[in-house]
Amino acid sequence: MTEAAGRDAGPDLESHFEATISHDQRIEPRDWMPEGYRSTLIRQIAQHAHSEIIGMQPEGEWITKAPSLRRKAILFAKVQDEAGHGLYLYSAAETLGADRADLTERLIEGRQKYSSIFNYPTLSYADVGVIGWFVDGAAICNQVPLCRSSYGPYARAMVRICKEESFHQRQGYELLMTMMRGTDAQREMVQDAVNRWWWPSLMMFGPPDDDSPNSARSMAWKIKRHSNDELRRRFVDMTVPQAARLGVTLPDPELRWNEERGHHDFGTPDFTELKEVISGNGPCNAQRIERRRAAHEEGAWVRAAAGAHAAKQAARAREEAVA
Ligand code: FAQ
Repeated sequence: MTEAAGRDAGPDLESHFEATISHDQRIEPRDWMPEGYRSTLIRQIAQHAHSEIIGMQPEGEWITKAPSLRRKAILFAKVQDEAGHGLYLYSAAETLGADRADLTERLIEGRQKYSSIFNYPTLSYADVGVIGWFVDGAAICNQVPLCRSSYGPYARAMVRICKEESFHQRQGYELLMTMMRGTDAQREMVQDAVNRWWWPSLMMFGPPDDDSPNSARSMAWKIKRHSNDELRRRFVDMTVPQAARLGVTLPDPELRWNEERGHHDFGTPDFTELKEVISGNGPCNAQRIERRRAAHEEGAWVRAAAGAHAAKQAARAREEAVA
């Protein structure tokens, strides 16, 4: 816990916090903040960080099976970027007094969540393209507004992450464009991947607004800037013309342009499925967590070596300071 959090609130600190939020200024780690604000941020940022790290797995499986050296290099770089995003986000959580090792333990023990989307299998190389297009596209819709989140370190991490996610989305779309110019079998692979990933991508935005227990508080604190349904709607509006240009059909018979509203009407995702996946019962939950646990255990010697090296450096610096 930081020094600022340890202090009693008092009317001055509390009103300073409220004024900072209402003037759209940033709360920084040194500032006093209500415990609920801190814990909400740790919850969301940790889940977000875990999502980036677990999110390396579905696409990572295809690095060794990429169809060309060029595609392998692109995919390698993308998966590496996700690792970087996880690290920025764990660092942002640490500015709130969280401990990264503890967050990892919580993930592995199932006490913290990660995005539902990464519990679905990647069955063909077209899935790599569709993840870039849909999943990174949904991530951008959700995260661009988070660049204006009220907590400084989170908002700043988002700026760089969003730039990289935009690149990821384009590489996914470019991959799919290439496949659509290929054979009938390739076009079928793309359509099949679109059919499987569309609804889970809409679920990424979370439960509907009337069943979202955290939204009201998070929006009042300007951690979240838009509701789950609003962002889901934006994603649909953004993606429909892209699908038309690509030449694929989005698997929703209710999807149509609503002239009056100036937005698309669309069907309701299966929120029972979302609940199941969030509760650990999705197709790949067990596999994802088991892989994360194994990677963590296999990395123990690296953490021990880095710790020993840092201790040696610190001891040397102390000796030099005394000499
Ligand atoms: N999956 O009250 P709300 C990416 C949980 S990064 C799992 O609406 P909130 C990059 C929610 O946490 C993708 N759990 O919650 C990439 C809450 O749980 P709790 C991750 C979900 O926080 C691309 C409960 O349900 N992005 O894709 C989900 O106000 C390609 C009630 O929900 C972020 O994390 C879900 N889909 O709104 C990587 C963005 N939805 O703790 C690799 C930041 C909800 O109360 C490859 N996060 N839950 O028990 C957010 O914007 C928000 O946290 C929401 C949820 C919108 C996800």
